[in-house]
Amino acid sequence: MDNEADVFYRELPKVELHAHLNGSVSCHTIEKLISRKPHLNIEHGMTAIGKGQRRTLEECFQVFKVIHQLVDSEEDILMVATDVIREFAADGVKYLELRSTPREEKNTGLTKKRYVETVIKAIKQCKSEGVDIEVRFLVAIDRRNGTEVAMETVKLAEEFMLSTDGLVVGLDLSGDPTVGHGKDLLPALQRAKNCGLKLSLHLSEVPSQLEESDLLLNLPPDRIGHGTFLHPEVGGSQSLVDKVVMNNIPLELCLTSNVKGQTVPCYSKHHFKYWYQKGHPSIICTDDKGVFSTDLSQEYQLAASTFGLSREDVWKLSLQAIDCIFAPDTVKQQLKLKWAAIKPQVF
Ligand code: 6MZ
Repeated sequence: MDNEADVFYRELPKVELHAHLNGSVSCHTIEKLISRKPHLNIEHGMTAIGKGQRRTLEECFQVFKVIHQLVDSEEDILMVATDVIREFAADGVKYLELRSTPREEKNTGLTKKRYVETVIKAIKQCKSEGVDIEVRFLVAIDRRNGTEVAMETVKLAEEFMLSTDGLVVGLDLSGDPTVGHGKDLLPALQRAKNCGLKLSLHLSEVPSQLEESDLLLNLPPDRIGHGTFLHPEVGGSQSLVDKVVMNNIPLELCLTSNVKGQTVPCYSKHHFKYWYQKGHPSIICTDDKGVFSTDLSQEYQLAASTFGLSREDVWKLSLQAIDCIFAPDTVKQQLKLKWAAIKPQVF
């Protein structure tokens, strides 16, 4: 049974801006996928990192490979995306930006185009069912796949941005941060920016990326994923911080993901503290709620208990996240009205 504090966080209206589709697959959905593909011999322990467990970032990336084996057809993607959207809604998320890397799968005939169409179909299906959540999609570039694929992905995103009534709003750059270099992806990212796609880039998720972060910050991106090693206290630099602050670029911060993936030693040392104390736009996110066995309510609760935030502070955090969404001002205004209507019930 939930205690009173848990209820507060669950009922708190929330905005989720950093959620990778295949990292967000719940245990329940994994079970359904496993029963569809018993021949793969995949077990639960291979798709999620439980309470108290940690992995290296490299091991986390192995987990995504296992999940990708389970999710390889249009049918799978439709189920995964509708389940993930419904689960976020059940957790009190009122606005969600999902991101995912379009994949082609020869075995099932899946193409990258069908991949994106299927995610869009799931978003529309949830909307028509009356699920209480606004959803937008960011097409993701996996940095591992290099310059050409990055450019193809931007073209695909551009096409969908123009044809989906505003459901595709931007581009994500993600994937194993130890592979490839951002400079090779600059032309693709620049093109995306020029055609009106918003950019959310994973930056400085690992320590060795200072030069790359400096380069990519010149675009500048519209939001930063993680930004774990940007500030001087962890080996970053003041000039990187200055660029982030000067351009007022919000950070998407994922506490459990960073602690379980061992890029941050413990919750109290999470860089949320540095940016929040600066008064810089800091958005609490889940990253991969399935893989890291968490949800957004838990992440808010963790931030509050670790950094001594009051309920008023937590409310402000969730409200301020609205200003960082990629959907237009009309959506921001609707969300703010929603927050105002819910506030008396939560406090
Ligand atoms: C970087 C990550 C990530 O795209 O198949 N992804 N990239 N850092 C992280 N921190 C843990 N977590 C997830 O979802 C899975 C993909 O998202 C990216 C990786 O490219 C991963 O393969 P999709 O829906």
